[in-house]
Amino acid sequence: MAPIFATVNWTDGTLDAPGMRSLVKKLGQLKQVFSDQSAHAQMDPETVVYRVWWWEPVEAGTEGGLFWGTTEILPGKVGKEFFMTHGHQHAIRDRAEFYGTVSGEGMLVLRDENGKTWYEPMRPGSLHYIPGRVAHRTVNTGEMPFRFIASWPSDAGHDYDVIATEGLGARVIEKDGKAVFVKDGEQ
Ligand code: S6P
Ligand code: ZN
Repeated sequence: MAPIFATVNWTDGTLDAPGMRSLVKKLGQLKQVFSDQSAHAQMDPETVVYRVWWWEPVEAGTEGGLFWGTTEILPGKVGKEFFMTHGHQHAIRDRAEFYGTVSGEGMLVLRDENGKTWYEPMRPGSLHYIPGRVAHRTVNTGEMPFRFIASWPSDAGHDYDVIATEGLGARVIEKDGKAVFVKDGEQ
C-alpha cells in the first residue's frame, strides 16, 4: 500500500492532507439550534459560526477506518448564547470519538441515551473521549477563535435530527460576564 501522507500544525490545528474536505456553517443555517429566535432574526445570516476541515484517508462508511479533522468556532453569541456547532449523534450509535483542544476556550456538551447531560471544559491541551451513544456539541466560550482536533471512525456517520428537534438538554449562556452551563428548565 502506498504511504498516506498528511501534516497537522500542532500550534494552530491547521491540516494539509490529500483530498482535504471542508465546510462552513453560517448563522442562516443554524436557526433552530439557538434559543433566542428574535436575536437570531436580527443578525446577518451570512455570519460564519464555524468551519470544519477534515481528511478521509479511506472512503466514508469503511468499517475499521478513521477520519481526522479540525473544527474552528468563531467567537460570538446569539442573544446570550455562545456560538456553537449544530451537534450530533453518530449514525452508528456505538461509535466513539476523540477531541483534542488546540486553541481558545470552550465547552464540550454531552448527552447520553438516558437523557443525562453534562459538559467538559476545553482548554489548549485538553483531550476528550466521547463514548459511543453520547450526543456531542462544542461551544466557543471565549473571545478568540476556538479550535480543536477530532478523530472518529470512518463508518460513524452523523445524525443531526435528534439534536435539531430536542436539543442537548442544556445550553451555554453568558451570565455576569461568565460562561454558564444551564440545564433545560433551570434559570
Ligand atoms: C465528527 C466530529 C466533528 C464535527 C464538527 C462540526 O464526528 O464530531 O468533526 O462534525 O465539530 O460539528 P457538527 O455537529 O456540525 O457535525
Ligand atoms: Zn462526532
